[in-house]
Amino acid sequence: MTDEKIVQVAINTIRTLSMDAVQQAKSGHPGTPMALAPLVYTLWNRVMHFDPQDPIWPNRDRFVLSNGHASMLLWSVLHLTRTQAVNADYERLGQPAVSLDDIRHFRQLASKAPGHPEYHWVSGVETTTGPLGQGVATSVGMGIAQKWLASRYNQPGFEIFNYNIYAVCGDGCLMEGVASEAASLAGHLGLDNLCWVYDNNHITIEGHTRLTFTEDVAARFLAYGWNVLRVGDANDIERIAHALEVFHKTPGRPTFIILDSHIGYGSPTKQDTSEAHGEPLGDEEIRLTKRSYGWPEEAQFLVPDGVYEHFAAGVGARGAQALQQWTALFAAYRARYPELATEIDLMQRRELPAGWDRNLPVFPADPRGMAGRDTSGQVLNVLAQNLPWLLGGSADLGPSNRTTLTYEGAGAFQADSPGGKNLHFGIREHAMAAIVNGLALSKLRAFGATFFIFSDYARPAIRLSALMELPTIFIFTHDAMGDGEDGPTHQPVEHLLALRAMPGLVTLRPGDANEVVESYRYIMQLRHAPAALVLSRQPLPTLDRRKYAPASGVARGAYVLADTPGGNPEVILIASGSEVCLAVQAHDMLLAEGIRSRVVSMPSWDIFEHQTQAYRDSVLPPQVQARVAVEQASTYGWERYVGTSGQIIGMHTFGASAPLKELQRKFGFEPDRVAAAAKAQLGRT
Ligand SMILES: Cc1ncc(C[n+]2csc(CCOP(=O)(O)OP(=O)(O)O)c2C)c(N)n1
Ligand SMILES: [Mg+2]
Repeated sequence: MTDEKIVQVAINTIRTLSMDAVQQAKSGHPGTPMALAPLVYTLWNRVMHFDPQDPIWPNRDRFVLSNGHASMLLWSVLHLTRTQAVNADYERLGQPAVSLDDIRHFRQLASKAPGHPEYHWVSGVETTTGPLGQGVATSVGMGIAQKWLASRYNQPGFEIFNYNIYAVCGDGCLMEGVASEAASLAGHLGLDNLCWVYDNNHITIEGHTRLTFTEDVAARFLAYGWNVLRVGDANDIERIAHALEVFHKTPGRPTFIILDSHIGYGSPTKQDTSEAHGEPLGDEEIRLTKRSYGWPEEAQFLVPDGVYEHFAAGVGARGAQALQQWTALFAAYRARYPELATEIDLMQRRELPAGWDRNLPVFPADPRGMAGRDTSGQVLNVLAQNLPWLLGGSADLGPSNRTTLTYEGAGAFQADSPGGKNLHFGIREHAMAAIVNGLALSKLRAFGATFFIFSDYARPAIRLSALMELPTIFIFTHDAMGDGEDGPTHQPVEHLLALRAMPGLVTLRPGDANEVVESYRYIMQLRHAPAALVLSRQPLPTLDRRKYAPASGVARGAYVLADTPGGNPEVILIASGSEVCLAVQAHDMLLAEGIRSRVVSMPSWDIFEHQTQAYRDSVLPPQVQARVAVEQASTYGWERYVGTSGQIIGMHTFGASAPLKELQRKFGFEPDRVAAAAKAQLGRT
């Protein structure tokens, strides 16, 4: 076969595998893979530095399919490049990431070709996509990460990190707000390692984009400060290659390539229609489409002779050579900069360096106490010095969240200072969370912060963090009514419940300064789970740990903080965060009246649920049914711990605007009210 012929065959293999898989599954999205096969072919086989033998090589180019519904593009190319599978311990498994059999079982249980790209499920997937806009926003985090890694680790003559990030997106991604937030920041930061390719096909599910999307997208990206290019024919691989070359040669700006394409390319009746978006083409249409490609009409899941070899000679050979050179370079680097090389090793395995927890503070008893956010600020500043690759920031609330790293040399991440550890996300909570995901996918430990009430603005990306099992850290201050006068718009109510409902996310609401420290100690050791740390704005008394149980109990999610002498309680008070101290005050009142009470501090339901039944029963003995839970949040869900007969003191409204003390009175967060509830549980008044 001539070179030109085999290129066309390779492209048509991606197309026909996609059509066949969707048809077989009786669901999926054939049209966009058919249109974008030449793009994906060009990117992978002619441009990207990616070794299919080692899909987690740290300096590989990243490919993000933000229009995740076109997943068959990715499954086809991962299959045809014979990308190898790797497990969660970063071991190579000696099997393909995506086999032809997986493609035959597209969208079926256990197939490595699921409906949408799933990080952690399929090797070679750089980030989970499907919720439109997330992929491109996450790619900005990957761009920031590359810049930061290069700044810290590259040395004269040693370009250890010089990879690029390519993200493909469609109309849907660009309609989503999160993409705009992220593109604005990427333009500001001048991320010239980042290239988005926009599949400009004028089609979404409901029809032509003239229904909803008539803005000048090119002008928008120019205004963001991007380098905007256009390729008028998605089948012209020379033009695509040229545009990618221009990207490589354009410093100081991210690149945006508008690619005019035809959804369902080659399909005689469905090309350029929304029908090609999300339905199987049908057997007859597939035959006709294959005919238009000059493909054997009856063949299914066909990989013609020479196609695997063609990808092996392209991306395979280029990737192997790049990895080989890099490995030699890194060996010399290790000899010259052993400490930096060790950092890179540890980071890649998501391990912590020795001494990561040195100088963590311990706080003495103090009735005035400290605000959770203040303790957090102190701890973060210690940890960020112990762990070089811990970085992050806030969505313009750094001074309130106390997340600014203030020690000498911490610096701010900007275009001209890419080694800075303070990220300024601007008022872009959603993009912030997606960017934090991108940083974590690049193996950095990253945090993002805002007021707890605005966790809603970040939630879709936090959800992907949990789904991807990334060790991200979300710091939420102003956790309840502590922001009193700001009123109901700023008082979280259902937010704790919302986070607790998210599988895999570890939510922690510590009750005093030492619980904050222990929360961080727990969070830092997570390798495959995100954490949400929910902190108070106002000071909380620091409990006397000589009198009460040690704060290390945080690591078990809930623990007996204060008990009745003899440890045989008749009533249990359960609380988190600012209500822990309230429970302790009520407890003292009850003890004074001869009532055998126990206080359980419960900073984390999620962690507690993972303890043994025996431990859980030791904290909440099943025979003690008189229980009161107190938390400045929605009561919903606390029945799990107090039972149907227990009492829950919580919120049923959106709160009110007033000084905190008045709000505590109005909503019943006072010691005598808690004590009265406990007595009512015991049938006493
Ligand atoms: C946040 C989000 N909203 C809605 C959807 C459902 N959805 C999937 S694809 C799609 C249309 C996307 O249009 P476009 O990006 O132009 O893709 P094309 O049909 O051109 O491939 C929609 C609405 C989604 N996946 N994510
Ligand atoms: Mg479209």
